Amino acid sequence: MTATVDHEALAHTLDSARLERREVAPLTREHPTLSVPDAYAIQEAGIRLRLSHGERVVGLKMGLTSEAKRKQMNLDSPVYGVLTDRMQIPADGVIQLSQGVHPKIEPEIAFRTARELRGTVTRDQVLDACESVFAAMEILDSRYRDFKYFSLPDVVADNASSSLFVLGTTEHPPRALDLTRLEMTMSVNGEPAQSARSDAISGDPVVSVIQLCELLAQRGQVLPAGSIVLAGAATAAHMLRPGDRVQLTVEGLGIVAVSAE
Ligand code: OOG
Repeated sequence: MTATVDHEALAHTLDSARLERREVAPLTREHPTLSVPDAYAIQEAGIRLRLSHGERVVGLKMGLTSEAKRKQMNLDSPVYGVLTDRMQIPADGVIQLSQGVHPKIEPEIAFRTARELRGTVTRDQVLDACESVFAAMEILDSRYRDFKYFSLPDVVADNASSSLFVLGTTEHPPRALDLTRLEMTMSVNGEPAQSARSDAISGDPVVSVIQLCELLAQRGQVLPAGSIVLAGAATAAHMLRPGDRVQLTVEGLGIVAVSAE
């Protein structure tokens, strides 16, 4: 870690930008040597700020787990961020675009763990530890100017661009389906906007959970029981506009929808 970087101060910069719906310059502009461990320390400090405002951690999200997303953002390795209770919106809920900076939406698959997972885990261990799998969408909202990148440390420090998420209302046991072969279609105002098969996510969405456990272990952390895990987007993200109704259908997992106003 770079001794000259004040993690708490940079977390504060990003948190104020989020709360005041302002864009800021990527942190690496002023701190070109910012490392990925520095960035996770800034992310953690930012989450502590949110907890001090009464939020509760409910899970984690993986990002940049698909080729489509890595290409869209021009970044090349998976990252994680933290989800709090205030980020969850109900299925069929409304996203207030005025409360974000420049929100985008993307199609995902989510898991909920019933048991803790730590370190290097196998696919079977993940499937044993997860009680449910869901169709899900994530609403991203970078705090950086024009949602422009920025390097990996920038996105990690900004909690992997997380903003809101929505889970489908039907949950399934993860072994009930072949999670690598589910067709996913996200429509906007009734027109298909993005589609992919679920293996676009890490080759297998379960692999996202395996990678998450490895990344957490590098920071001396575990994936707690009862966590929601977003496995990462299967496709590029769609920029939300007022009046959009976005619906994701995942074969075997059902439908989840939200509207933007
Ligand atoms: C980074 C986060 C990407 C995903 O699912 O790939 C992400 C970004 O696109 O700003 O959450």
